[in-house]
Order: sequence, then C-alpha cells, then structure tokens
Amino acid sequence: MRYELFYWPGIQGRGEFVRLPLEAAAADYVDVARSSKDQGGGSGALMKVLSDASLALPAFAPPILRAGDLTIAQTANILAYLGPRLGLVPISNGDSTLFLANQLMLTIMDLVAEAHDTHHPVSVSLYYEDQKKEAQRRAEPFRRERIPKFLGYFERALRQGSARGEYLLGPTLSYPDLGLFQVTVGLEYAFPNAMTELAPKIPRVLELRNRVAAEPRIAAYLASERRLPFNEQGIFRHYPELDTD
Ligand SMILES: N[C@@H](CCC(=O)N[C@@H](CS)C(=O)NCC(=O)O)C(=O)O
Repeated sequence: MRYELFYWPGIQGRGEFVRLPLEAAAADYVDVARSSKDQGGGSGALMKVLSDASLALPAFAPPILRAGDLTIAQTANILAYLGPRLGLVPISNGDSTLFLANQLMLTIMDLVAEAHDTHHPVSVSLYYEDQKKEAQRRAEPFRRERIPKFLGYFERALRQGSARGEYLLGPTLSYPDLGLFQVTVGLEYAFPNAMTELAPKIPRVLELRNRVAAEPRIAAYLASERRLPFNEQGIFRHYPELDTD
C-alpha cells in the first residue's frame, strides 16, 4: 500500500504526528504537498483534496491520509487507522489496546491544541502580533498548570505500565509513544525554560523521548531533510515572551 499524506508544506504541524509512524514503520508514503508540482504535488494538491466533492466525506482540515479508495482526516483518527496496519499498536486482549492507544493519542492532541492556542488565543485567522497580549495571558497558566498536568498524566501512565515494559503500551514501540515524543520535543522547543523547570518531575517522559529518538528509523529520519525544523509558522513556536524567565 502506498499512502499519501496531505499536509501544509514547510511546517511539522499536526502532519508530523502522521509522518513519524510512517517513518518508524518504513512505510511507502508520499508527502504530497512537499513533492513537486510536476509530480502532482505542492499546496495545490492539498487544496484539491480539501475541496474534493467526490469523497465519501469532505475533510475539514489537514492532515489528510489517502489509502487506496479511503480518504480520512483528523490526526488521531488517521493514527487509529494506521496503527494496526503499520504494526505500531500491540494487538492483545481483543481490540481493547486499540482504544487505549486512541485514548492516549486523543490526549496528546488535546495538549497540542492547547499549545497552539498559547500563540493564537483569540483566533487562528489573526496574526500572532495582533493577539500578543492575550497570548501572554494564555501562556502563563498553560506553562504553570496545563503542561505539568498533561505531562504528569503521561508520567503516571508510564509508571503504571512500567511492569509491562518501557513504552506506553508495553514492551514495544507504539504510535502514542511517537506522539508523546513529538509533543515533548515541541514543548521543549517552544517553552525551554518551563520544560527545564519541569524536567525533574517527568523522568519517564524524558527517558521515553530519548528512547524514541534513538529508534534507528526515527534517528535516521530526524537526521534527514525530510524532518523539517521547528519554526514560528508551526504549532510549537518559540516566542521568548511566552516562556518563563
Ligand atoms: N482536530 C484536527 C485539527 C486539524 C487542524 O486544525 N489542522 C490545521 C493544520 S495543523 C488546519 O489547517 N486548520 C485549518 C482550520 O482550522 O481552518 C486534527 O487533529 O487533525
């Protein structure tokens, strides 16, 4: 199966939560909007799929995955589909692990949405510069309460599951581990001071971040040009005024 990922070129964004599992499984995939226009790529290809009236359901926003005749959106939904197909979710106890994986992934995406809202607290359609005051107000409780609460939850999940192994769902890598890696490094990029302060309280989360980064295929991906750098157009943006001193 050749998968097609449709996501904004130039940022990691939510697309990265799909790229990482595809890379970890060495799946055959095309990052369509990042391929050249002559090959049917570019942003035009993304706009085309967004307005495609022939789909069973239109997609509201990227990331969007095309797998044969199926075109689906919503990051956690895409991953619920890909996880078992890429061997990135343990299949045991019937399908109960699939729901646990989805629970973890949906929680990761909640955290991602809150991280995004620190720089766009009023509207996604306004520039950051037009909502800076509100952004500072929003970022303060996000750093003080929300990052510790979310990452504290994942710390507990890892502690509770530690009898089963070193990953969130047992002894092997699953897609929520990749999601937790991505949100952790994203927060470290955006809020380095707040994350340094929090580090002693989340040792397992940080160990998992290192373990994922050292997975051979992930390490190769992170060192490649396919891994876009974080920047101030993406979800995790480093604005020093939004971090602690
Ligand atoms: N809950 C959706 C959110 C999708 C989303 O917000 N996508 C962004 C890019 S990361 C977008 O282009 N949104 C356009 C919009 O909300 O109008 C998901 O997890 O996929």
